[in-house]
Amino acid sequence: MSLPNLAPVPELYVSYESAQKLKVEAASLTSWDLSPRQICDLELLMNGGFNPLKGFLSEADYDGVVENMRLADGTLWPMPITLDVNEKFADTLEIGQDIALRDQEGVILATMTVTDRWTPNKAREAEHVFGADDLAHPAVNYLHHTAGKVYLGGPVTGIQQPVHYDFRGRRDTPNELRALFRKLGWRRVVAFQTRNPLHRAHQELTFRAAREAQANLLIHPVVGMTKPGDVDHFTRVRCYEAVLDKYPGATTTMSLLNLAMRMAGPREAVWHGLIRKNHGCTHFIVGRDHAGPGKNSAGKDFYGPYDAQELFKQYQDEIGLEMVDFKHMVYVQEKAQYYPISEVPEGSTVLDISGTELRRRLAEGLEIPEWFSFPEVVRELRRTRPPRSKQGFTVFFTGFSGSGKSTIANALMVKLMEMGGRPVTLLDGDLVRKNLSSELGFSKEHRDLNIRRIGYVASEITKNGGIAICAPIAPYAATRRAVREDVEQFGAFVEVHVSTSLEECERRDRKGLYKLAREGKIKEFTGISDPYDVPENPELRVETENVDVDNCAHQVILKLESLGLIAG
Ligand code: PPS
Repeated sequence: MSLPNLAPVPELYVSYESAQKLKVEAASLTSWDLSPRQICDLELLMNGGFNPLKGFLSEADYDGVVENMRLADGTLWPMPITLDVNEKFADTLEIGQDIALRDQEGVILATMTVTDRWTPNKAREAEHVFGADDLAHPAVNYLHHTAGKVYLGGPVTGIQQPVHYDFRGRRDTPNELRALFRKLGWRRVVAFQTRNPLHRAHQELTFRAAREAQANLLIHPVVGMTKPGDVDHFTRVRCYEAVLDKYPGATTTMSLLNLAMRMAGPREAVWHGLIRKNHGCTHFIVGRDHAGPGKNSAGKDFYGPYDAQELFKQYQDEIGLEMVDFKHMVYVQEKAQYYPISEVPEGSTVLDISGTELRRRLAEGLEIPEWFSFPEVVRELRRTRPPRSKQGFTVFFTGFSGSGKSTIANALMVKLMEMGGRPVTLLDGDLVRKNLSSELGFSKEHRDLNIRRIGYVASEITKNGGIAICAPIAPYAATRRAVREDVEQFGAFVEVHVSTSLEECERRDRKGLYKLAREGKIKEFTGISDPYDVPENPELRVETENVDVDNCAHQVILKLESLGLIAG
């Protein structure tokens, strides 16, 4: 491998003076408010992290990338970097028009000349890029449920970098890293990509990888968007800083990468390689199941464990980066040190703690041994991931009007308050409609808005360590799923289906609404003239016929205990 060319990579920014002028001109352009993922993509487009891309992909480039990982001119590029927008916005545009790209506070970051506008075949994109059109894949789910219907393509002119207030000193553009390597005389640099906290085994394997490649080491964690459910980047960076001290001085550095990962396994590995090449690295560690998305909807892995390594190897020369194999390190008790699993001395006792086991120990407040991780790292993780019995959570009741949701929710609230320890908030359907959603009716759109608002409040309560009890009808499965995702970023989501039959609810008709609905005096009434998707896999289903309220609430308490959310 030749020595690295550490000359600057091309950026898409204009000079400071031009940017000031352009900013004023751009203020009168039609503008698009970028999503968090688009902001990440734009940052790496502008700073050269996605070199040779000059903007969001054109349709021809997109087709090439989707079909065979190549831009229209044949250059290797495995990931579609597209500006997805809604149809309403797309319809207002003319081809050739300049638009302003704004961050979430409205700051103009760039302009883009729209050269292409098309409606992509998302199923094809999912099949080719992610390997299956399966919503269990986080990027496929994003593609179908979050990304807009229309894609825009065209060159970007950079005005300013997205603003970051956190860890500013740890964020480097490709050119800043190149300059640093030049200054330090680092000719060979092995990059380690990560979205997880590092423990002793990672420290051992990265140090070994660097030694084998006779290179310096760049810990290059992703702090943009990772897999839903990952440890937040604030905590991770504090952990990485602690681990950084464990490497021999001047061998290793760390820089944060504002990348929005797609969890696309093999293609993602190639993409990560190209990005690291742009950041001036010469080697890249690719491990087992690199950027793996987890299980598909049939419970199987999306990709084979070594698919990423194989694809990377195949394109290594074109990427211009050498792959370093990631060794699975285990702790050998008798030797009190780490070994690659293939080099363990015969007859010795091997210790290992899997990611799942670590999460269990953290969740249950159990011991995490010193041989496994550094005390500073464990302390940080315990601070952000207290045991489940001290975390916030949400209980989400769903069921027909009059099914008994509110009554059980009230009883549950009182029982939890009697136990004490965490603040409890009841977001009852009627209460929410009075205080949060008073302008909304019962169309699908309005019900969705109502439930998303409840989900937002519940996720904030959960994040801050409280208990949210929600009791709306929430008739649509897709909306309940979205709320689950919002909440599960911060704590447990316990769905309770109050499964009282429609006949029974109508027989009770506590508020006289069913009668009015039958007479057509109330429109779009759930169960009568509007659908209700019965939850397929709720954490709990409670029957209310012939069971008193106290017993129903007690069933929920038992469930919460079995999930470890309240101490037994
Ligand atoms: S939803 O679908 O989740 O947004 O509904 P929710 O906010 O829980 O509000 C349901 C309560 O509103 C009353 N109500 C109706 N329900 C269903 N369909 C229609 N068209 C309707 N119009 C009014 C009804 O009293 C519900 O109260 P609960 O507490 O569920 O009995």
